[in-house]
Amino acid sequence: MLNLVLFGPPGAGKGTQSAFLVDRYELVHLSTGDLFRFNIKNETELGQLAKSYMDKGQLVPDSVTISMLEDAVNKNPQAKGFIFDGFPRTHGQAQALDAFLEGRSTGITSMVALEVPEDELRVRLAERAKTSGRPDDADPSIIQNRIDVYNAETAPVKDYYEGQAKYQGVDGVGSIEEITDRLVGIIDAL
Ligand code: B4P
Repeated sequence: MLNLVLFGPPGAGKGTQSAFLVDRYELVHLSTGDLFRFNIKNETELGQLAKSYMDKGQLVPDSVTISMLEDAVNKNPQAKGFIFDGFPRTHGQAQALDAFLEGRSTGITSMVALEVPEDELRVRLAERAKTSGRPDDADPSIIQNRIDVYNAETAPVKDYYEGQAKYQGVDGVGSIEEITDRLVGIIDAL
């Protein structure tokens, strides 16, 4: 199986690039952000809980996020592999994902990280706010909180995968097509 963690700060382009990669490699795309937004739209209990964190730019608690992700994997028994987009975002999530995949006799092939400077992230998210309808994009102080939470809690997850020699950084600045080409170059060489 080809199991990729697509990593990067908020607005790095994880969702944008996943759309191309799932087609090319015939993978199942699992975005925890999308799963939460689906639950919010359908007014589920999980959605209500997630919304209370997401609207402030905070992470949804690990316990909820991990079980939601595992359920989503279990719903795709025929998958040739997965793109995990926006997961893991904490050390605890990374450990839980490894244990879960090991139980299925598979594992993470690589973490591929989109590297984008903070100024560029702020510009992209402010631009997306014009059309996304996402409350967490609409307010610069919430965008800043998401970036701060990323730096404090999520960026260290890189060390976890570096420790397993699975981390690959990619320059995430350029046209969407240029960045896709860089990702394909890395993934084809795995
Ligand atoms: P996500 O849905 O993962 O949102 P994101 O990080 O903002 O998005 P992404 O990086 O995918 O950006 P996109 O491609 O759209 O998370 C939302 C929230 O959910 C989190 O804040 C958290 O509260 C919660 N959550 C999710 N997962 C969690 C977890 N594991 N644990 C706990 N909580 C969790 O790109 C952004 C914009 O840039 C787009 O408008 C795009 O058009 C543009 N863009 C992309 N590439 C570009 C390029 N090359 N040049 C110019 N613009 C570009």
